[in-house]
Amino acid sequence: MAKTDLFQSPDYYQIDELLTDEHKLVRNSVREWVKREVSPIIEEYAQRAEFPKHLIKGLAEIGAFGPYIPQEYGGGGLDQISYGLIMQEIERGDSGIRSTASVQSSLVMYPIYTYGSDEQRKKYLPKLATGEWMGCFGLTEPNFGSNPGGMLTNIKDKGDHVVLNGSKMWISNAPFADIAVVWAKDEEGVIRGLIVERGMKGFSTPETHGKWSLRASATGELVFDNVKVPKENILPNVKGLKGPLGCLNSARYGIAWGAIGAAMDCYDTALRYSKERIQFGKPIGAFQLQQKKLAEMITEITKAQLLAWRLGVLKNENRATPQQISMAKRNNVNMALEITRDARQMLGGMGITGEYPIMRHMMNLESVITYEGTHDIHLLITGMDVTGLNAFGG
Ligand code: TGC
Ligand code: FAD
Repeated sequence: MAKTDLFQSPDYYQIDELLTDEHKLVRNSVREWVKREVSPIIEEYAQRAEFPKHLIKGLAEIGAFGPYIPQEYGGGGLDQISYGLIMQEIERGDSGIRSTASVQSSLVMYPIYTYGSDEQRKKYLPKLATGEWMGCFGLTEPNFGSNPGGMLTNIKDKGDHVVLNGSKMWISNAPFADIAVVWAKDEEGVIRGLIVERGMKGFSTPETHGKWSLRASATGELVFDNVKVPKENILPNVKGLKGPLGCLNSARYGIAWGAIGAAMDCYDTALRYSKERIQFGKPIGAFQLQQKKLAEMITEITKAQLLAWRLGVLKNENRATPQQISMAKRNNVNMALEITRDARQMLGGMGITGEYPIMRHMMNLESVITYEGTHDIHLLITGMDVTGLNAFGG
């Protein structure tokens, strides 16, 4: 049964006044698209554990693929706050759909734009912007997640091409991606980025099944068995772990905004329910314990909105540090997850059903708090920044 989306966005501190007309236009058009295209169908796709592939065209049309990539390469030419708002609105619909947009923009288009040759930019970026080609990003391996520098995937120089061997795990969009931006070590142990295309012999993308989280997002492995990759597919302008980590800065920034969307949806749902649900002769919103939950939710959402907005200003000025981005990703995702838990309780038994979006957001956020650097890894990044001491080990 198609669902009616009654979402009303909370803005307790008039943060809209900090946005330009362009920001609000972008935000509102994505919000309308999510109400029209995502909300009515997302629950059924999540229940079936299927990615709604038909949304790709619409995501491209609303500018969700490469919003901040220059227009000459097919991107939106927008600023970082617009990018954040797009991620916020899409994740208000579902974290899995936002994942698809994040990966395409920040983990595929960004590295090709930033580290690629002009030929690579011209060949790939316009088709990625329209969604004609979809991409994925292969960094994590079965034995190297938080510590990607240990990766075993490798390339060997064979003259005009390299031979790629190894495997990547937990890769969003892998099962349907046309290209993969893959990170692998060369014979000197230096990490390089390569564009691997579907159809290259020895390259396969088995799907990961059985997830209780991000069920409307397709996740898979990347398996490379003596894949011949032409040297022109190597990203020429970066070497070392800073290559993939640089992409993560952009994706983590988008997640810091995205998580606010999921939190706002749960808060809005719980607030409405609290006024309609009568127990002991009163709406449950009249009870102090329920008001405490709502008051804390709106406080945390407001703090997260301010953090994201300020980070966006710094990012627009190229002044945001990776450590500031870690703080916002960690804080905002954790904030959203805690709100889902309180909101779900406020709906009682109804909170566990697919009639409401809360449980789906909650399960999704268990992935979001793990990928792009776990909650604890981001804490250690902050800890190292303020003390100057490395607690990662090694
Ligand atoms: P470390 O020695 O600290 O650094 C190695 C080199 O990288 C530089 N660097 C960065 N550069 C840019 N941005 C950053 N955020 C950077 N962090 C570090 C650093 O300066 C150094 O450069 P150089 O020139 O000296 O070589 O590296 P480490 O091996 O000690 O690891 C540090 C650590 C743990 C913080 C890092 O590896 C980490 O962030 N781990 C978490 C892994 C992670 O986030 N994986 C994400 C996989 S992709 C994903 O999850 C996509 S989900 C997408 C979706 O569906 O939305
Ligand atoms: P581990 O690194 O094994 O960590 C296990 C636990 O140990 C965690 O709690 C961690 O915080 C803790 N830990 C690790 N090291 C330390 C330390 N030094 N000190 C204290 N605690 C520590 N990756 C990609 O490359 N591309 C993708 O598109 C992608 N999409 C994903 C989609 C989903 C749905 C999921 C779940 C993951 C995805 N990932 C992707 C992988 C994701 O980035 C990793 O899962 C994440 O980085 C953590 O790695 P791990 O799962 O191997 O956990």
